[in-house]
Amino acid sequence: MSKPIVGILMGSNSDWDTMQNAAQTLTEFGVAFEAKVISAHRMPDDMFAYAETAAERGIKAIIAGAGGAAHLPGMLAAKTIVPIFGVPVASKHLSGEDSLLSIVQMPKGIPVATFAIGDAGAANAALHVIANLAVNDPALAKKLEAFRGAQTEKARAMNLPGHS
Ligand code: RP5
Repeated sequence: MSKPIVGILMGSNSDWDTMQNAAQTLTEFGVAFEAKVISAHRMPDDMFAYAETAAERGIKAIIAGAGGAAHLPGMLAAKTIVPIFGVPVASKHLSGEDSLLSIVQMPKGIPVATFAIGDAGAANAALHVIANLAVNDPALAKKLEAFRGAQTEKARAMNLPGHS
């Protein structure tokens, strides 16, 4: 197993259903990652320790998902210069609008790249990490081009009932 270069963190194992979309995408592209539950509110010391040691361990990007008062991505960003990709997980009571606003409204100077609520956001966070890594990795860039091409072909082949 190669050394992880991407961290996928989430506030609870209840976030995994959403965050596994990021894991599947990285797996598909052959990008080595680690996935962990690290809760900002319930494990603050672990969160800081992860952020403080990520760069020296070779982590180049962190995809962080959380729901509700979703402080994990922002607080990781506060403690490391490794780029943070935030995924708002759909919450029980406010359907993830709370998660989205918690993650996206960062103060100037501490950025979190914020994605859509839910599965698409998790998959796109991984694709965005891949696009960033591909800048210095021609083989990965080729895979990303092929993925985009396949998507285009799939859309072109779509038919509507009675409208060929
Ligand atoms: C957040 O609270 C987690 O990210 C999760 O989305 C939400 C609910 O957590 P559980 O009560 O399911 O552990 O911290």
